[in-house]
Amino acid sequence: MHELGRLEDLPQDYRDALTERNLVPLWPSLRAVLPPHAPRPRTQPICWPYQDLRPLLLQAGELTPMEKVERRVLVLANPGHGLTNMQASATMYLGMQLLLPGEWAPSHRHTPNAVRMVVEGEGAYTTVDGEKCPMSRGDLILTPTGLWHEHGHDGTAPVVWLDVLDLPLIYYMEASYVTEGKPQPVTAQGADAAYQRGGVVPSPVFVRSHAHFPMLRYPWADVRAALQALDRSQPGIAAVQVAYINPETGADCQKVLGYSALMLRPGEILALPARSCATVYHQIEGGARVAIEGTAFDLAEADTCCVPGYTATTLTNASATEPVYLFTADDAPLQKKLGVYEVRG
Ligand code: 1HN
Repeated sequence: MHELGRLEDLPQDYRDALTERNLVPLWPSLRAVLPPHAPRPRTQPICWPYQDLRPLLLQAGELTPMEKVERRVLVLANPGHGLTNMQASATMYLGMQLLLPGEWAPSHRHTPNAVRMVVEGEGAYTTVDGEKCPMSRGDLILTPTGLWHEHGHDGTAPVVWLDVLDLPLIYYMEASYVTEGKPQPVTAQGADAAYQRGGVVPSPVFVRSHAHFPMLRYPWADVRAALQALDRSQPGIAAVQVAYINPETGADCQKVLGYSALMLRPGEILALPARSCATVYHQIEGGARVAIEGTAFDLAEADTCCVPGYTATTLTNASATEPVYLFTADDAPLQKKLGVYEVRG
């Protein structure tokens, strides 16, 4: 691919004339926006060990009362995107949120989609669109675009969860805003039980739900059991992995980001091909090694890391006796809708 003309090759008076009229020549920047063969991602491979951030998050609880924070969060920022831009990747926002016993994070709704993966503690809940969703380690709770949500805590110890949002994308689109609300009356609890068995869905008098988000809470106990059942029933399967879906349609549970849970069998080494989407790994149980060319992260429980797109990744369970469990988030659903999703090799 041959070199194109540079800005400096142009006479200064011509450049000034362009600038005055808000015009820019394409050719000096063409290779930067269309690099050959593969993108040059700003997203860096980064790991955020939980034991490093936990004391700082608890300290935020001492330093700042809820009234002053609304949501008490430390953002997991990728330095490749600039620490102040709240980006783990081009499309994904990650944050660790702390709620102390008796605290309440007020009701609001916004255009970005969120999920929370519960990291530690018992007794907190998120109320989403009137459904009270209890939070236990490993539970995934959706707070999709436009739905009211608030967090409360009836327990006795700090509760921490990982927030994943498509905020960077929605913000980039100039479509990000919030509406504040009043405490929601609780109208439902345990609605996820209606979708506990794969293959059947509620159909009262043969009418199926058309709700965009029929399932808001995915209890870890059920997802873990599904992984174990998959391993038992299909021992030769390439990866013991399940996707978080809309149980009415089988589609990804949200439109922009996709979520899955993965079990690595004892001693398993899982080589994943390079995919165009960026991927986040969060360790739910045990310890896995996430290795890419030139870098490896040894995840301990509750650690979170990010791998840029177009990067082959090898996951290893170092234990010869115990399975390990990971939660993943990626922007494959968005890329598939846009027609740019690729698997290489
Ligand atoms: C949000 O609504 C929550 O509801 C957490 O807990 C983090 C980060 C950016 C924008 C909205 C929450 C958020 C957020």
